[in-house]
Amino acid sequence: MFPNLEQTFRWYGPSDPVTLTAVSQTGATGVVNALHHIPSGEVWSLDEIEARKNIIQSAGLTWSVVESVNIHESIKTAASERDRYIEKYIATLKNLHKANIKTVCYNFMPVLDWTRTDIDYRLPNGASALRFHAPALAAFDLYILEREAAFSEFNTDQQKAAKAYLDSIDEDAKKALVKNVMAGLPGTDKVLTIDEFKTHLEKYKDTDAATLKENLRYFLKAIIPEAEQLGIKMCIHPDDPPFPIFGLPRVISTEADLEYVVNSCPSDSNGLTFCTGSLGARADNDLPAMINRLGKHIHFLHLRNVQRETDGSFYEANHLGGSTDMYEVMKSVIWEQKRRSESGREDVAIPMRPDHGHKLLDDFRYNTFPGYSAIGRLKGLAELRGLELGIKRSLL
Ligand code: DNO
Repeated sequence: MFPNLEQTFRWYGPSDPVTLTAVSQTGATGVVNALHHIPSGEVWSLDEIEARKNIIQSAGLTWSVVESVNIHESIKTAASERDRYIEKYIATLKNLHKANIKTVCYNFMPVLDWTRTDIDYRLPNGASALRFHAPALAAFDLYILEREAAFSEFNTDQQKAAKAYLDSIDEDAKKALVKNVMAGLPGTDKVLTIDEFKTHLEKYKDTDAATLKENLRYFLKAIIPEAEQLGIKMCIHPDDPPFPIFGLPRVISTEADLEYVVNSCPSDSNGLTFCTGSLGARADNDLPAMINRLGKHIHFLHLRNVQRETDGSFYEANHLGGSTDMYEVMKSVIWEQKRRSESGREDVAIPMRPDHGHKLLDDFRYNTFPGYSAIGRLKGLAELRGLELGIKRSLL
């Protein structure tokens, strides 16, 4: 029988309230980590990488995946300094290679990484979940950011819903909305101001989806040959949410987008992070079928579920609940592993992590990064590994 998926857990570094001891008690053996203190675009030195790796190893764990080495904005907008930042990116990959870290996740989302409007959405049982509430985002865009073009992008009903939402919340809730949306980057407490955000948006005025895709291809053509030589597997993370927001283009949201990535520079080093939570927010993404077709390019799995609502909103559901059929997803993953094993590929134990978790029980005592509670994610991981075992034992 071929090996199971590699169970990993995201850890935000020494200041993460979820300690490495806690990580190892979840049963995960791999850690997903990044050097969040190094500004986006700057080189990660070998010393810094080794120091972090030693901390992880001293806890009996392995640094399995880097999530993420972020892409400097100049690369996404093709600004004049992009080649310099690509060189720096390659220097970081070389140092990761020296430290024997071989899987690197990244994303190509303009300005903001993932976006939620509510980071404490209460489910009927009191658990706290993350939610993307479409009227709240529209309210922010139309009436707080006051982006002119937004008035032609949202239809009348959406504008009405946005206004009604805005009128229904008090000043504190409004402040929380701004903070949630502007807290763009994982692993930092940095919240953009509205003015900073506007400056960033301005830089994208000449970058539509076609241009952003071209800029992605340019980046891939430059780094993938290097990654290949180093034996590093790059894996792009999809957009979250998987549709344009704030008039910014989003180009990694559908199966066609993922195909574009792998075809732009065909290589074993040019792969995917298959995030069921991000991709699952679109009803037209058939996740098990996508895994069947694109499986060989998957180097990293984020397993999470969202419950889609009727108006483009969604909230994060239990890992085995929600709109995505996790049983079918897992089955497709196991078939992919079987194919890999039969064709002699070495990467059968694809790293997977329970992506996000609710806040449950004692999680409320800790100020963890949104979505990165200990118990909620442990519950997700436990369910996922049970699902994997059950399917595998009954299928094979
Ligand atoms: C959120 C994450 C994203 C992801 C990056 C990958 O929890 O899934 O922040 O790490 O977009 O580059």
